[in-house]
Amino acid sequence: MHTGTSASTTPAIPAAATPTRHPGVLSWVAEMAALCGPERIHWCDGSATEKVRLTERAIADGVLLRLNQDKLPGCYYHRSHPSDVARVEDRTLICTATKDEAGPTNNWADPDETTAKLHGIFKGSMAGRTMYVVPYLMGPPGCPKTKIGIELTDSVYVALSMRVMTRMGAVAWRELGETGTFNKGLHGMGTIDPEKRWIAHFPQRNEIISVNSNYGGNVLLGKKCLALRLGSWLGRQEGWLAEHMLIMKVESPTGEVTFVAAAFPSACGKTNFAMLIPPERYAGWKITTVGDDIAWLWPGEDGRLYAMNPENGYFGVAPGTNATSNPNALATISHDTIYTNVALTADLDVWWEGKTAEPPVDLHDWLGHEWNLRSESKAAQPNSRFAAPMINNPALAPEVNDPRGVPISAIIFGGRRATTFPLVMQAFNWSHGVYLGATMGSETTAAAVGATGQVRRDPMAMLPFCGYHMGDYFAHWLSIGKKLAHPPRFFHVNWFRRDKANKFLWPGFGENMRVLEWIVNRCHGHAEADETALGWMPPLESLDLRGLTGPGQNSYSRDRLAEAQAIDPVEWTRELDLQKELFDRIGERMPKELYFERELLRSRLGL
Ligand code: OXD
Ligand code: MN
Repeated sequence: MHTGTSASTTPAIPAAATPTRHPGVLSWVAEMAALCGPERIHWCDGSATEKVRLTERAIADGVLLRLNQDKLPGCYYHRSHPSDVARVEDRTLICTATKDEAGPTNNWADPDETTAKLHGIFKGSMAGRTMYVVPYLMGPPGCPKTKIGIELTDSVYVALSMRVMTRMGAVAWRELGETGTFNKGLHGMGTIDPEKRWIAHFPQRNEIISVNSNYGGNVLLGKKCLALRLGSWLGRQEGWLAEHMLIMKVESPTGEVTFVAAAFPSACGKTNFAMLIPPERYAGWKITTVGDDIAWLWPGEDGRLYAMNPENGYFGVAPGTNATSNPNALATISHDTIYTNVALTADLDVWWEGKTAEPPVDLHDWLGHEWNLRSESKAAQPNSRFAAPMINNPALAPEVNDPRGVPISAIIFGGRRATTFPLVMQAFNWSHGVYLGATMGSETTAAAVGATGQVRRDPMAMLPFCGYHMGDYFAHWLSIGKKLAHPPRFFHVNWFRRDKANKFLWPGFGENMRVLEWIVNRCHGHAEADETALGWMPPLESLDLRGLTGPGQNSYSRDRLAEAQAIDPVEWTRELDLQKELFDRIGERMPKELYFERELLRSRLGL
């Protein structure tokens, strides 16, 4: 069930019956159809009938497998090609007019040459297949910041997944009208040849071309390609920010509402944090999710920073999702979800490492082989995913559809760091906050192809997603701060610091509420802080540790918290050297403010 071809006999819809009369859309679709040579064109309307029809077709073609409908109603299963399981950063191109615009951290390629090369790959590549015309919105209808995209794809899996991940179909045709601006996305599975796999972005043409992959992050073009890479470019032109951030709504027992945005690198628990359920001790606190992966932020007329989640679903990493780490995610993916590359039980239920303590018997791994605890590889591909509609989330914030967005009070940056970074600290001001984001680092994970476990600098968790020069990007962040009379506060967290015995110093998951409480209270001026070399930190007695256990089921001690918050000069000397490597790599366009912030930190540390 890797790629599959369409078996439909639907004839090409004559132009008169197209759901749009937008001349730019009609001519582009005609041009791309002439290039790719599909047997038929399907103009998506996003209706329930269409979903049934496309699902049946995908099942008939072996692209989807119907899962156990008693256990997982409306759920389907897909296996991608074994060579096509993650984003391919080394084959992701930013094709700006000049190399300098893309900057030193992106793979640049000439736009005309790349278009000619990729069109060569597309030529006749959809023969005998269906080309789906998938119109979608990134953002709620009616929001002035919402963007419209149209993805042409020969993958029914992509068409169905886009229906989950975006507001897809008639709503997008309506918003587009006959004159609207839209992003052009062309996707083709080709032969899934990794050597000819390219994910190319053309910021000046507002265009994306993706070929020879059928893995989500490379092919659901609304997500990383439009909402982040081209979004960041558009944001710079238009005065807003496209960020790799979750958005959560925090309600305190007194009814105080705080919206928080947070950036962590891929697979560092953004979805878990966005769906956090406060522990028992926090009765009366309520957390609801606005978004789990992407935020678009802009200065509002009242001088506050507003944000919206452009997506409509969650494309989350399955391994590690369980009743402790994320009960809301488990509820979200219990129906109407597309699973990719997880393991399967004999009765067509799904499983992945960490779902339950013991694996079920009769398991088949993501490649379809029988699997048991003696098997050498994982049952679920480490980057196996679920695509679930956000409406399934029992803790969905109603503001997710508000075209006005939500005002952000706190921005949290975080990484997966075994050493150096404390559990939590607060920046002194906006430029210090931008510095904390710019110097983020994390140990690499399975979401992208490449080695795992090494620290890689990932400024604002945007290194793989910023569509232009990182130096200009930091300057843009600094300039946004100047437009805000009431800026949000910045924080940095690290849930992943370890002790000498290599044990996590902080329990994480729902217990992160204890840190979040301090963050939220800081935003409202209700919590104390000590000034340290790194920033403001909670006095050790001010974090609520009641009911928390440490190693060996003992109660969690203040000493352990002190270890989680410790500032080690040796580690910081190394850290500052590594930061310099990044700054120097970015080069001359690195804003001076960030060099100054680094120098100030060095002198505060006495190094
Ligand atoms: C994702 C990623 O899929 O960051 O969200 O890789
Ligand atoms: Mn992400």
